[in-house]
Amino acid sequence: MMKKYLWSFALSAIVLAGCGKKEEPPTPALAPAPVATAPAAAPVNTEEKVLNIYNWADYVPEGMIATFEKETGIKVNYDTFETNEALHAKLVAGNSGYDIVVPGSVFAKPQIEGGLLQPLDKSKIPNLANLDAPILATLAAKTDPDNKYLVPWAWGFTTVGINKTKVAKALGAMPMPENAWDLVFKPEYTAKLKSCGIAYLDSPTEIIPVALHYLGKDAYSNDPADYKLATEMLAKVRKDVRIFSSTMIDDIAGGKACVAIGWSGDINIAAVRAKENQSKDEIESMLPSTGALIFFDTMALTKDAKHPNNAHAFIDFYLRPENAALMANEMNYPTANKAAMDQINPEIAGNKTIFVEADYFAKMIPPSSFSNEAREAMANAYNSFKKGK
Ligand code: SPD
Repeated sequence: MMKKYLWSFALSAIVLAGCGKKEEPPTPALAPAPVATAPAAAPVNTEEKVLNIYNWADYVPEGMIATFEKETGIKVNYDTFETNEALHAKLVAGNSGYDIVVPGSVFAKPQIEGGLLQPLDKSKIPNLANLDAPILATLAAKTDPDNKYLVPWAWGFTTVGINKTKVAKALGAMPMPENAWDLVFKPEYTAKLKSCGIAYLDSPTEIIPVALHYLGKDAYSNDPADYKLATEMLAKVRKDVRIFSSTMIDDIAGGKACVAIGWSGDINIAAVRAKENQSKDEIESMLPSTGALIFFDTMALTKDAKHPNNAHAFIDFYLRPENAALMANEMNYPTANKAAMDQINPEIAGNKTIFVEADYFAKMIPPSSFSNEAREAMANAYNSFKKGK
């Protein structure tokens, strides 16, 4: 059991080290509530029986929403998005109609600071106690002081995914590089791999940070001069990039791309899907020698959520160990739910590209955030890179 949890403690230590703070014990707010002397009557939920959720695509296990609906009688309208930018634009526009949204922590911080989210009522989420305290401490230190707004849905990392079979064929006599990032950023490799398809995630805040990391810069630099450096480097491989993808799982599994900048779990889902489609090709989520970029995706209530009670009920439902385990088992992303660890299938728990080993964590880059101005400069730099062929 100790070994299983090593990843989360290692993660926390690294992330906290990155922001110059020592790991702290769970905040008092997360401690179990004192036992009441007399049972209080449960407040009646008078909200209409509706809940509107906006989450990343391919992130919820089959049947989970239906189970919640059956159990509570609450009708869930579940929509999906592909990028943090898409979600952010909806929140900034206001009146999104959504109760629960699932921003990456890089965007959640400015959303909290910009008043786009509302604090949680923790008394309505007893299953918060199931969460891994070091991960909550990490989120508190970097993004959400006192864990007031955010509850982890899952986490993972941005990395390189390959179709091993096709990449080996396209490279021919050229050996695989030691650093997998070379496959997507170094012209010697991209010139060969363009024949079987190179795909990048279609999002400035996904591509510029990994390009900066490859250049040895701070992946979360807020300096536009660094974005210029990143796009100068990217311009050299632009002609070799086939797809700017918002359907990465299908693009890899369906053979449109043999190498991609994508998210760890989605690459693993593509590997499973390719097998289901009887493909003999082996798809792999890589662990680049210089590290990959960690992300946390977090549930939050919009500032104008019309169904906050239903939203709290769903968050508590998701935090049941069996539901968090179902997410990890089906979606190939690690959960921050410590109580779920015993229910993770051995092949998922033992997959080092899902539950990464402690020594690889030492190389990974913890998430930070960007100012609104920096994001705008990054989007401009990215869009001109994308247009220039
Ligand atoms: N299929 C779910 C993908 C979730 C990816 N979230 C990534 C946020 C990274 N910045």
